[in-house]
Amino acid sequence: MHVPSKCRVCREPAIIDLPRHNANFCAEHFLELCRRQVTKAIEQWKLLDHDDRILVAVSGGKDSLAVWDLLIELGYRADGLYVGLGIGDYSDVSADHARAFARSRDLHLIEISLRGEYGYDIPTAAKATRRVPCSACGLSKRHLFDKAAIDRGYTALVTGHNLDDEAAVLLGNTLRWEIDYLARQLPLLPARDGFPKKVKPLVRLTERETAAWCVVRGIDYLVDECPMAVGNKHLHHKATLNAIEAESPGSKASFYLNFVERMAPLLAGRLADDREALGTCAECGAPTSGEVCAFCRLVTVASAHERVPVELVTRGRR
Ligand code: Q46
Ligand code: ZN
Ligand code: ZN
Repeated sequence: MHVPSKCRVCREPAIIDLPRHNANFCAEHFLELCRRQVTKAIEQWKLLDHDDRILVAVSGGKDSLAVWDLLIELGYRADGLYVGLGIGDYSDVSADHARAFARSRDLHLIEISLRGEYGYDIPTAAKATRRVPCSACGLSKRHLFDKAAIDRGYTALVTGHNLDDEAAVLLGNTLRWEIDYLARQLPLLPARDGFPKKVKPLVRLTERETAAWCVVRGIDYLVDECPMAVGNKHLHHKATLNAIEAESPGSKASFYLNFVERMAPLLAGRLADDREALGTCAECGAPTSGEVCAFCRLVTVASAHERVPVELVTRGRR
């Protein structure tokens, strides 16, 4: 990548060019810009208070480690939660990155193993349910993150979703006019019966920026993509948005940020309708509209299924 000339702020040599800001930055002023964008998101949408006890969903990838690092730097109290998905080497290596980061900063990392505590892993769950792995995986992670936050008294659950993630999901939901999903696609979902407050502080930063944050800060993150992301439509939507962004820098940010500002308020009624009273799961006590929640049903099916060797479903990856 050709990085032209000088930092916009100090005129020292630049380390990164950011076309959407029409500027280049040195390491110090790039970090400053990232802190400013996260602070702006937190203030603009009242995402977090300094009193919050924060639980960060940590995968070992760039976004979750960057958001944890940024929140600590900005003076918040935040622990991490890592869920072991049992996706072969990928999970082993991602756990190593999460642990190494926590150790390096003396932070508390909670670990939950799907296989150890619930008797299944994601490859087996995908086979047992005959659905794409991301479906069982997303359901498992959502349930376990929510449960850990509620059970352990955290007041906010933070995820590392960045601008590229949110814009790609927004594009997918818009292409299908998924109104109920659109209504929920916000940087803040307040707590409600049985669910913690859910917060996405990185939505003003692109994935290139979160990766650069980690590189400049010396954070060793897992670069490999999950080998089970087969058929994940978000990747296609990200590529489409990148093509638009290359032609017209700033499009991605205006697509998502203007949605939040102008469109989401018009959908607020749908969000309220969605909030009909929920019952509690007969098995685990989590909020659900049925008798037994989707996670408990998944555990029953997946833990009874014969374990699937990871190699079979990861296209020959080691
Ligand atoms: S870990 Fe799980 Fe992702 Fe892998 S199986 Fe899909 S959802 S792609 S963030
Ligand atoms: Zn500078
Ligand atoms: Zn349940």
